[in-house]
Amino acid sequence: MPLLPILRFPDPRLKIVAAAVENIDHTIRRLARDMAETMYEAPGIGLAATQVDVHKRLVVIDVSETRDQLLVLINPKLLESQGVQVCEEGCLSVPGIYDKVERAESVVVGYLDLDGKAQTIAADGMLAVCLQHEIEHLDGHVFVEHLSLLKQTRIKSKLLKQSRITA
Ligand code: K2U
Ligand code: ZN
Repeated sequence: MPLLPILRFPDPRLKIVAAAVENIDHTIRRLARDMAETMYEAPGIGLAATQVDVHKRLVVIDVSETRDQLLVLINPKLLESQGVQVCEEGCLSVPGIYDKVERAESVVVGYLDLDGKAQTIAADGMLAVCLQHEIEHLDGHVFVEHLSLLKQTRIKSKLLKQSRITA
């Protein structure tokens, strides 16, 4: 299964708003499989299709210690959010950058599973953070947008310099 290349901030394609998945066919199932493979290899605890330059509303998440509890969410939608928590976040599209972000403490997310069945998940802690982080990717946003403009400018120039060196 191919590992998929991950777009790096500030690639403008990370700003594209993903389209709803209309038909859960073999291409979506293969994409979910390849995204999961890419996420486990990175390693990460989540990955949105936007990050692999596929602009469809699909995310994969696994926050388990044992790395064997994969969640595939199609057309995920934040239905409820409650409370506030601050958590250190990273992003596979912003390598080497970690910073604190304020998010809802608990969420309820509605989505379709790979069988096309409507599901809801109630989450708190790191799973709630990851769900919000990934849904934000599908809406064309990266977590660094929660940081100060000064920090964003510094991160942009650091990553652009890195991409020139490795190009
Ligand atoms: O979207 C991504 O790039 C996935 C992030 C998921 C994440 C969301 C919120 C908070 C932390 C991570 C990657 O997994 S970043 C790598 C990582 C893994 C575990 C903990 C922190 C960062
Ligand atoms: Zn991310």
